[in-house]
Amino acid sequence: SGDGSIASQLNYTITGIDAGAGIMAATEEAIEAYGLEGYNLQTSSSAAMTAALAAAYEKEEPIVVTGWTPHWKFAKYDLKYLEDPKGVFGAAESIHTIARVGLETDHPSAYQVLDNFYWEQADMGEIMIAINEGADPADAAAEWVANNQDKVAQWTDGVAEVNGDKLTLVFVAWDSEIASTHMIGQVLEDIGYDVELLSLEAAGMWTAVATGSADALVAAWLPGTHAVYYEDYKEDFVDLGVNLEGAGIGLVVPAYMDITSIEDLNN
Ligand code: PBE
Repeated sequence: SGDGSIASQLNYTITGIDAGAGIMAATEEAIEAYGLEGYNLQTSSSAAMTAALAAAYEKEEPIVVTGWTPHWKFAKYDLKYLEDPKGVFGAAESIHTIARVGLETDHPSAYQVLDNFYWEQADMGEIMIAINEGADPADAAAEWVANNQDKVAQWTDGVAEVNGDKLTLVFVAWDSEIASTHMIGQVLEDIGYDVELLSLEAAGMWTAVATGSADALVAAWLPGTHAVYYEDYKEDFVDLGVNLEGAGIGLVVPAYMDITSIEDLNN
């Protein structure tokens, strides 16, 4: 049914993820900026979004999703970001590590490792792809840690081991953050911490560290995607800086779709 337009082929739907994700707010802004008010941004989850993408891709059907880099979907499928001439989704950004106030005094070893933590997109990609191929996240993270002791050694160099001190890391179940959080959790376990990984909504993740109920997160997308959360709490946490560079968000479609820009969604 429909009139054959791009919008009708897409059932006037942009397939989104969890409501608290920064990319959802950015997409609402894009809907306004590009006059896409006829579209419905569907709230779901990372897992439901990638399932919808897989189903559409298999049948070469049109679909537009809220997408981000790094993400395994670009290795698995031939996809493209829609051009964003109005710059709503911002330029490349970085993922930061954020600690609670007082972590340095209470758990200096963990603080030091978290402060040292820095890796490349290909590193995160290895874990994400292993998980996508069916590995348990903890197993995929442990395997990466075992195979990359040279990198881990740079983060743990000179750091004193501990004896079962409890730590809580918070994250959101985004594929990229499932990978990074399990990895750094494993590194902290290996120097003696008893690490709990707690999956929350985006706002809850930031609140937990800002109120001190959790120790740290490695999932802060800045300066754009998590700007609202960052501004809300900026007096109440310690920004340990970048752990990964070259991240980005946008609207993503399969390469077989004959459109190149967000503006084309109006056609
Ligand atoms: N993401 C992945 C998140 C940050 C990490 C792009 C889906 C977001 O808040 O949009």
